[in-house]
Parts: sequence; C-alpha cells; structure tokens
Amino acid sequence: MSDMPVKLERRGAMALVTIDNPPVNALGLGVRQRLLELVPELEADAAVAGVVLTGAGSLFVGGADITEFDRPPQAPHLPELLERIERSGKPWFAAVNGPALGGGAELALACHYRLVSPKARFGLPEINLGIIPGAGGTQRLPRLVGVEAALPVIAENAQIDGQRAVELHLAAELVEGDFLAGAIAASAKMAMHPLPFPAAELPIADPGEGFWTEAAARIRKSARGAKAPLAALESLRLGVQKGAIAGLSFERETFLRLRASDEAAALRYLFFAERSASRSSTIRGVEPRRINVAGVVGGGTMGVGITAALLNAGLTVVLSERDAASLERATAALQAVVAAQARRKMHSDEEGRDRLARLKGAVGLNELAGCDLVIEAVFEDLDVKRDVFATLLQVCRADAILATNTSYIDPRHIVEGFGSKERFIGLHFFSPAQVMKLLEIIPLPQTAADVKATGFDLAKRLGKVPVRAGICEGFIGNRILKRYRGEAEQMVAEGVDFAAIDAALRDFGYAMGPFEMQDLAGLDISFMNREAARARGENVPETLGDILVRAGRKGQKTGGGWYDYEPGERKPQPSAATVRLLTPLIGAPKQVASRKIIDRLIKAMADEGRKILEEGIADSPEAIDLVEVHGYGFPRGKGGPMFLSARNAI
Ligand code: T1G
Repeated sequence: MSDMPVKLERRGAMALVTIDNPPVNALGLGVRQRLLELVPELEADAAVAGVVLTGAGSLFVGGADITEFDRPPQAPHLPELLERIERSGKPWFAAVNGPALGGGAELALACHYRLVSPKARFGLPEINLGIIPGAGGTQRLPRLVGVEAALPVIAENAQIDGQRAVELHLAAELVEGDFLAGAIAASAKMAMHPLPFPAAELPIADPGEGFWTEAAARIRKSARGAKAPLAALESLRLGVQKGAIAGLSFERETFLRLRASDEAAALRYLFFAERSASRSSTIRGVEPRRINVAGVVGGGTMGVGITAALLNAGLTVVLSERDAASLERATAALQAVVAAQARRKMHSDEEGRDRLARLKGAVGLNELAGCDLVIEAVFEDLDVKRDVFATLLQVCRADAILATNTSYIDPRHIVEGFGSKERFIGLHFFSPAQVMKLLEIIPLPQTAADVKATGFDLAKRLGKVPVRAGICEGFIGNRILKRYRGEAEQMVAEGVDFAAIDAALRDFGYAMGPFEMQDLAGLDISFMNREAARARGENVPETLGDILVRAGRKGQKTGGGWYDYEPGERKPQPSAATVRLLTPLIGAPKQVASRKIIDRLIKAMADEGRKILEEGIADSPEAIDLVEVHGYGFPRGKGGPMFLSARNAI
C-alpha cells in the first residue's frame, strides 16, 4: 500500500480525489479509511461543489484488496463506505478512466454520476474468486441498467464498456480526448443539478418467473458445480423481489459466507499463483527475444493446435509438413479450427481470414530459414525428432530458437551431439493446444537465459500459464498422471469397480475420471511407452491397461477400452469383454466410499508432487497445482493436490 493511497486536489469548485494504490488501485483498508474521512470533510467544505473520483494510471479500481481475504474483514467495510458516499450531500462523480472491477465497479455505482473514458469497463468478476459482489453490486447495478443487462455482469463474467454504459444510461457521458479535464468540466456543470435518487433506492421491474428459470438453468450449466454464480443470481433475484434493503443484507451475508469457503480460498490461491507464474525467478530481469515469425514442424493434432495458438496471438506461422497431401490435410484442419472459433464468437470471420492470411504452408524444412522460433511437433519418436533438428540446425538462422513439443522424451537425448545447445528448449503444449492454457517450459542445462525468457514471454502472448519443469520422465504433469493412473489401477486390482472410481472423480469436479480419460486419449499411448521401456530392458510390470490393449481394446478409437462405445458415440457403456479379461486378475469386488477413493488418488498426486519438488523438477507447490488445473482438468474450485494436501483437506 502506497503511503498516500488516496490523493486530494482542488480543480476549481470541484474536489479531485484520486485512488493511487499500485498495482491495481485496490480498495485496501487505508483507501477505505481515507475515503470515509473525505466524504464528510468535503461535504462540509462550502467551497466544494462536488467530488470527482478517479483512479491513478490506466485502471479506475481493480476491486477490493484480495490479499485481505484470508483475514477477517476489517472496518470500515466497503458497504458502509459506499452507503456514506451515496448519502453524501455533495455529488460524487466517478470518472472511470479504465477498468472498474468488483468493489471498484460497486464504488462507481454508489457515486451519483459516472463519466466514462473510451477505455472504461465495468465488471463484477467476483464469481471467479468463488464469491459474489459484497458491496451492493447485485442491487445497485440492476437498478441502474435493468435486470436483463445486469445479470450477465453479476453472474456470467460479462463486462460493460464505456460506449455501452452510456447507451444503458449507466454513464452520463463518454468523454474523449483529455479524459480527466473533460470529466471535471462535465461534473462541474452537473454539480449544479439536484442530487439524483440513490441507485439503491431506484425502482426495479421483475422480469418474471420465466426469466429467472431460464437464467438459473443457463448458469447452473456453465457453473459446472461452482457455487458462486448461482448465489449471485439468487442475490439479484431476492433484491428484485424483496427490495434493496433485504437484497443488500442477503448479498453481504452470502459474500461473507462464500469468502470463508474452501472454494474461495482455492480460487484465491490460483489467482495469485497464475499471476506469479510468468515471473519465474530463473528469468527475472532477462530480456526475451522478439518472435514475429514462428515455424511449426508437423501438422498433426498438436502441430495444428500450436499453429492455431500462434495465429490467435498475432504471429505469422510457417507450417511445415513432409509432403503436399499432409500439408493439405493440416491446412484444412486449421481452417476448421478457425471456423469453429468464429462460430463460438471468439473472433469475427474477418479476423479469422486475417489469421489464415498469416499462415504459410511449406513442404520440407527449407522455408523455415527465416523463422525466429521453430517448434517441432512431429511423431513422438527420438530418431524422427533428431532428424528434424539435424536439418533445422543447417536451415535456420543461428539466432533462431529451436523448441521441441515432446511430452515424454528427454530433450537432452534429442539434441545429443548437436552444437549450439543454448538455443534449444522444450515447449510442452497440451491438446487441444489452442485451448489448453498450460505450457510446460523445459530448459536444457545449456539453454540460454534469454531463450528461457522468450519461452515465458511467448506463453504470456499466447495467453497461457507457463510452468518451468525440470527434466525427468513425463516432466511434471505426465509424471503425476502416471502416478494417478497407477494408483487408480491398483485400486481396481484390489477389487474396486473402475466405474465407481470414475464416478467419484466426476463428483469431485473432474470432467471425467481416469478410466474414461484413458479411453478418450487412447490406452495405446502409455502402452507403447511401457513397451519401449521393456524393449530397453527395463523391468516394467504388465498393467491391466496392457491386458486390454493386447486384446485390441485401445479406447474410443477401437469402440472399446475400459468401457464399450456405440459406433460414433462417446458415452461409456459397461463392458462384458473388459470384465471377462480382467476378473481373473483382480481381487474380489469391494465397495469403497467416494471420499476414500478421492483422498487416495489426490494423496498419491501430492506425494509425487513432493518428490518432484525435492528433485527440483518444479519450483513451487503452486507450479504443480497450475499444471494440474491448466493441463489435466483438476477442478479449479479445489485448488490443486498440493493446495489440498497443505490444508490437510485430504
Ligand atoms: N487485490 C489485490 N491484488 C490484486 C488485485 C486485487 N483485487 N488485482 C490484481 N492484483 C495484483 C496481482 O496479484 C498482481 O500482483 C498485480 O496486482 C497485477 O495484476 C467487495 C469482494 C485488475 C484486470 O477480481 O482481474 O472486489 O503479481 O498481473 O494483467 O465486491 O489483475 O504483481 O504481485 O493481473 O494488468 C474483484 C482481479 C475483487 C479483479 C489487472 N476484482 N484483478 O490485470 O495485472 S473481489 C477482481 C484482475 C471484490 C467486492 C469484492 C487484474 C486486473 P503481483 P495482474 P493486469
């Protein structure tokens, strides 16, 4: 907290109050205390016609101070400050110079008027933190813009930009040019008018039962078990049907209850972990290289996804395939990805065409000569990968970064005997690479610091969460996955029904359990890894999964793995064939409570995580949890195996 988080200046008859509390002008204790002092002070100052409130820098206010949430709330509380501003005898004008989020939006809503810059936007992202707005957002916003416009902001992460705010009469004026000067001038004019009705006391129309029923169904579906979105809807509805006073107290009580919840603690933990992820100590102060043109070798599922991610981030991409037919297939797959993104309104058709215009297809590797970075995404075979890099070393510029997307092979083996190892790095994307947010960054011992820094910078440009991983089999994510699956299979061997294990993990919050996941990904991937290890003479015991693969059951792609699948269907069906194959190998059927199944698997993940930390393969427990949440579908509302283990919640 800066020593003077709230600055007061006079601008003619107007008082200018600036919240200056880097990095995001959060409404921490000091800010609340100073603002609460200022309301009566300026009210009593006869020379002051009104108060213009704004934020220093590019933000209005980033919200309440989330770092305070692990402690009991301290007075003055935000609701009483906002209520005091709303009751002020002098008009308060929120000069919204940029994002007004959470408590920041609520502060602007409690002011008598809002003036917006073109960069302004109003958001109530509290549900992302497992809470609901706690200072009037669910009551004042609908009374200012109507229930229909307010609901998506309150419960569905939508935001209202400056232009829209004027259209909705949320803001009195959009001020272009010198925003602050314009806002002060406009406020001075409006300060003469009688004070408007406090937002919390404005009448509100109930959109009717149909609206609420449809909204609840839509939000329940998108919330996928998270509690806050439905609680936000309920607060909005209660305020509409029982009045603002009842609404405000319900909102506050619900906010405080959720704030103290495990889910909110987990989401806060991830909020800060995600923000510190891009600041790995290994790259602090190192300038990344500028990457404008990237090359991708291999147009398979990973190659296409990586290319789409790069195009989405504005880069020019040269996609190389070994022959024209393969290139044609890859290009068609990319066009389908871009078309699907446009259908999902991720971008416009025009922006889609712009992406594809930055794509250059190539047969062979020669056309990668001009690339700043080349990412190899070919078949997971050591010799194939070495051949590619041997050629890239001849074809590419000496300062080009060469990256491998291997998910299992030791990158040191890939570059063994090659020169200029300082330019090599592992960039492990997750499928589908244009969607999955995780990027495991695997430096080699010789990798140059600016090459590492470029990996982290690239992750930021792609909107991904970067995690440095050391070199071991499976790096962080696949190593824990192996342990997780091994433990799950061990339970099956002990007689626990694999469908019960899947059901327990779905209840816990995963989209699917370990056996459904294997059927989707294909049982043969890990089977081939084990077979390769056995061929190298390693003692790798036969697994139940191996039995299924040897019987031709590789998962959905063969119509059956652990479960059976109707042709063209993805719904798992119980399988008599699997029972026949495995019953002789597993113990007598036994019932185990879901809680026990979940605890055992999460404990195994956390245990493997601790070993990974001891070996220096990961930099922190947070890094491991980010891998699990952003790469392996660990439910966000649970924080991660290391988080749960640290809280003795398992
Ligand atoms: N409180 C404390 N620290 C915060 C913070 C906050 N609200 N928001 C960001 N930070 C820190 C962040 O950890 C990082 O720290 C630095 O600021 C820069 O963040 C009563 C209860 C505002 C759009 O959910 O969405 O109000 O890592 O890297 O990309 O109803 O931060 O540098 O040490 O993200 O420019 C609701 C959360 C709170 C918004 C800026 N508000 N913040 O993005 O920077 S709950 C939010 C953001 C609430 C009321 C309720 C973004 C941003 P460090 P950054 P950015």
